Amino acid sequence: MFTQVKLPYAFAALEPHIDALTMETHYGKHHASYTANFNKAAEMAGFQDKDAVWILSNLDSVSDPAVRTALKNNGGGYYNHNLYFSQLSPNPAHEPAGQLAEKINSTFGSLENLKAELTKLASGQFGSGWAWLAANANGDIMISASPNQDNPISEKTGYIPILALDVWEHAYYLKYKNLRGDYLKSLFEVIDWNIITENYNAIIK
Ligand code: MN3
Repeated sequence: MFTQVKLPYAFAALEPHIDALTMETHYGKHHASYTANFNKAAEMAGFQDKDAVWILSNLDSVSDPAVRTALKNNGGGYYNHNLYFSQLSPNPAHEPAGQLAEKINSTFGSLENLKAELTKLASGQFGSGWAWLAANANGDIMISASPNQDNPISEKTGYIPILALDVWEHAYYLKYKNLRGDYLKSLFEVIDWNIITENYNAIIK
């Protein structure tokens, strides 16, 4: 049974960057519904005992196209939001540490440059979707964007996302209306780089 990550902060704790009503709706309605629908689809596919990364890596093995689509959309929605909500904090570290910090500098020049490149991808994602910082087992990192609830796992890139920028309008419209750029700037204020560093360390071998 797939369950939503427990939030270690209150819905209002990320104010003024992310407002309480958006958090409550996003987590309590959108994420809850992806999770419930993922559980139903996983059961239909006989995947109740698999983990989400395995399921998103093995969508091709599902013969029923409706079940495959339900797994991709709701499994992605479940997984992507668990990553999104768990990386946020009212008291975030603003810089990565250790190997990830070194890797960001060698790959992107600086953290500021990485954030600028990532913001460009997230701003340019047409319609609903996500932008990612992702890593592979060798410790390489890359940035990318995905439509809908796709991610670097369902896209078979060989990378696992370690930072998630949700650019569906439901993530920002109540407070920021059409100003996706303002939302992204605020979102970075509550992204905890200690957690991104932990996510990276958990992936590298
Ligand atoms: Mn969302």
